[in-house]
Amino acid sequence: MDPTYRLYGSPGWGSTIVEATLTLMGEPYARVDLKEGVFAHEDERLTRVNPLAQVPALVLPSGELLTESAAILLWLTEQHAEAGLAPLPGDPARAQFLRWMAYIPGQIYPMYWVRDIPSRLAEGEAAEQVILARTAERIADCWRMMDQQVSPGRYILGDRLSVLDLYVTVVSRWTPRRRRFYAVAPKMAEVVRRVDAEPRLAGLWAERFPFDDGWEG
Ligand SMILES: N[C@@H](CCC(=O)N[C@@H](CS)C(=O)NCC(=O)O)C(=O)O
Repeated sequence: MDPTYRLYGSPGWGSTIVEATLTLMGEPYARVDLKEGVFAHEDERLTRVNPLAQVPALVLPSGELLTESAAILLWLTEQHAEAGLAPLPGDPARAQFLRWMAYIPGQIYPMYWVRDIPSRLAEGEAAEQVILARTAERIADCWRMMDQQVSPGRYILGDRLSVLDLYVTVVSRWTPRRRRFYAVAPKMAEVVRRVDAEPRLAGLWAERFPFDDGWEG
C-alpha cells in the first residue's frame, strides 16, 4: 500500500486546487502529470484509473479512487480537520460553505468541458465561436451572481481561509480570466488577491501556476 496520496493532474488545471489544499495541510503527495500535447482522454495512465479522463483524480492511501474536485476537497477537509480548511458540520458557516462548494462544480466548472473542446457540442468554426463567447459570458455571470450573495471578510466565508477560497482563486484564473473576474466580482477579487499572495502557497503557485506576464488576462 502506498502511504501517500497520488494526484493525477496538470499545471494550472483543477488539480492545482487539490495541490493547494494538500500543501496547506502539510500532506505529502505524489504527482502524476498528464502528458503534454495530448488530450486527457489520450493519456492511458489517466484513463486506466479514471475512465472519464478528467483531473483531478486522487488515489487515496487505501488505493481507492476519488474524483470530482468538490468531493475531493470536502473529503480532505474531513480527513484533516485539524488543518481548519472548512467549517465542519455544526459550524454556522457550514450551509453557505456547502452551497458555494456545490455551485462552482455545478454551474461554472462544466463550462470548461465544452470550452476546452467546443466540437463536443458544436459543428463548425462559427458555431464553436458562439459557444466560446457564450460560455465566457455565462461564467462571468455566475461569478457576478455569487459575488452579489456573499459577504466576505478576509476570506469568502469570513475571516477563516477555507478550501472554497482556494477553489475560487484557481478557477477564476481561467477564461474569462482575472481582469474580468475583478470587474464582475469585486468583493471576491480582494479575497483571491489575498490567496494569490498567501506565503505558504508561494512555492506552489510559482511551480504549478505562475504569475507570468499578462496572467490576469
Ligand atoms: N467535474 C469535474 C471536472 C474536472 C474537469 O473538467 N477537469 C478538466 C481539467 S481542469 C479535465 O480533466 N478536462 C479534460 C477533459 O474533460 O477531457 C471536477 O469537478 O473535478
